[in-house]
Amino acid sequence: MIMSKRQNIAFIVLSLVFLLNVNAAYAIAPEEQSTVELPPSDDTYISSNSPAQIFGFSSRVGLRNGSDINYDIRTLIQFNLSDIPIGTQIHYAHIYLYFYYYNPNYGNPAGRPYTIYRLTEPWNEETVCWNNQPNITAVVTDCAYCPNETGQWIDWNVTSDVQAFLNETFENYGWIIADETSGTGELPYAVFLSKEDEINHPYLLVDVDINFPPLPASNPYPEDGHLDLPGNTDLSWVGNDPNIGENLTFDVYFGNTSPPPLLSNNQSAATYDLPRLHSYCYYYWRIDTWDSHGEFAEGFQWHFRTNPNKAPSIPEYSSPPLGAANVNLTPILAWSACTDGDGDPVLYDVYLGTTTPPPLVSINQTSTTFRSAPLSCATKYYWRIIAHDDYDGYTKGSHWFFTTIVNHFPNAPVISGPTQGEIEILYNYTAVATDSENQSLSYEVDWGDGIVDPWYGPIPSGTVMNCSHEWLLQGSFMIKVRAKDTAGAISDWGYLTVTMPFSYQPPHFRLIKWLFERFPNAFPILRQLLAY
Ligand SMILES: [Ca+2]
Ligand SMILES: [Ca+2]
Ligand SMILES: [Ca+2]
Ligand SMILES: [Ca+2]
Repeated sequence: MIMSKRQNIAFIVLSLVFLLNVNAAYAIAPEEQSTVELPPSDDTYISSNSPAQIFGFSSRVGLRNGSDINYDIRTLIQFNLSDIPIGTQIHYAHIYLYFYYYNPNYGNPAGRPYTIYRLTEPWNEETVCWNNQPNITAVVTDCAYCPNETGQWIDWNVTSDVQAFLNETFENYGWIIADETSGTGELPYAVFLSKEDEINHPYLLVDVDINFPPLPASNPYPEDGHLDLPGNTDLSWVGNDPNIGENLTFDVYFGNTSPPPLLSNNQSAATYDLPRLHSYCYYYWRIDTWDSHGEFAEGFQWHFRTNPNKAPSIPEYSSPPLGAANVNLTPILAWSACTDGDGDPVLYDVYLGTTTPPPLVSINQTSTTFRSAPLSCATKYYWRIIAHDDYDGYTKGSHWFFTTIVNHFPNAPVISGPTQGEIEILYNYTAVATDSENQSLSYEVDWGDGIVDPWYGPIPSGTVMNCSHEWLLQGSFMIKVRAKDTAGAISDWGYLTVTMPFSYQPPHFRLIKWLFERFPNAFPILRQLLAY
């Protein structure tokens, strides 16, 4: 912010004024404009056709010129201005009404002028009727025209009247609105909403340099006195302040004691996410509202009661079917997801084994499937699912059972690789076997020279196993490989014979070779003997 010296001083002075007054009612800096929206204290309509009838309780008000048929309808409205100090200077004040309906049989009232007059005598909506209607001033305050369509707002400028009330020039008895355009026969009848309508009720919009304190929070959820709430309930409410666009903050008091303790303060959200509540318990809560000028409104104390906790629905199993036979040794147990009447998350415990009741094998899982560790062959297994919520509710599924397959041995491995070789050289071999139950296989290799490689695996059935060996002695050796499935069934041996033939390697061969090369024509007999 760039300011001249004079502006700077003015700013400091204004800031000081603001700071000194921050705790006093209606204390905001004079150039801060604020718009307030005031609800009517009384509103009603009066009808010349029912001159003694009182309509103050109705959620409708209306306007009609019925002078030709003795069916005049007029609207009376007034607002409590006592929160605005006497003498306050206002910028403007308008009355707003929501155009709700017209009877098409009487014609469309669009564009009809409606005049508003200041009243000069007291009245209230519980007693006023056509016969005792209050007197009015002779001068029209303002005229507004009926909107072209329903669902729109119409407003009258009443700035001069409101300023006169605040200046105590006139007493505030509100206004009367009338359709003064006469005609013959049935004339259009416009219907507006009254203060008895919760949403689109009339209001007086006043632009004034005043902060109003907030009003108590309203529209609580859960509703006050509600006795049937799930444990995962959260709070919400509506903050209220006559100043439009006011930034409100809230203090949340909540607990199972009355009065409830403070749970959260200075939050701007009009909601609060509660932790899981106890079942069948009374809770009390209150929302205090603060506006941005440090004014506050204590809320009403509300209460509600939670439900007894509902357990999840019964687990319904889908696989393996009840009593299934020949079930593979790593079956997947499956069931459909359970629902919880409180909307709680549902967790599952899995029980599986050869005894009844079966032992626990998985706890607190969210998945609705469970893959078993390898089971024994030809064995009867029992299983059950227990569904539980994150509170104290649980539901047991029934006991189901199945029987596992009768296991078969893998076939004897087929060995491939060289069948002849020389000692002290590493040779590679492969072995492969398959299992009729498609179980994974481990392999054991006996190299025929007293060396046995330990079990290797398991690897999937039909997958080649690589191995290598180096023989240190000449001779013929029988390589043997056997396979074992995951249920422990061991195949017959597979065989392959490998020969390490005798080969003469004379002593001091390197010396002799050197001699032969150094003296190419010497030692003919020795050369012949050694085939060199
Ligand atoms: Ca009323
Ligand atoms: Ca305020
Ligand atoms: Ca529950
Ligand atoms: Ca097998």
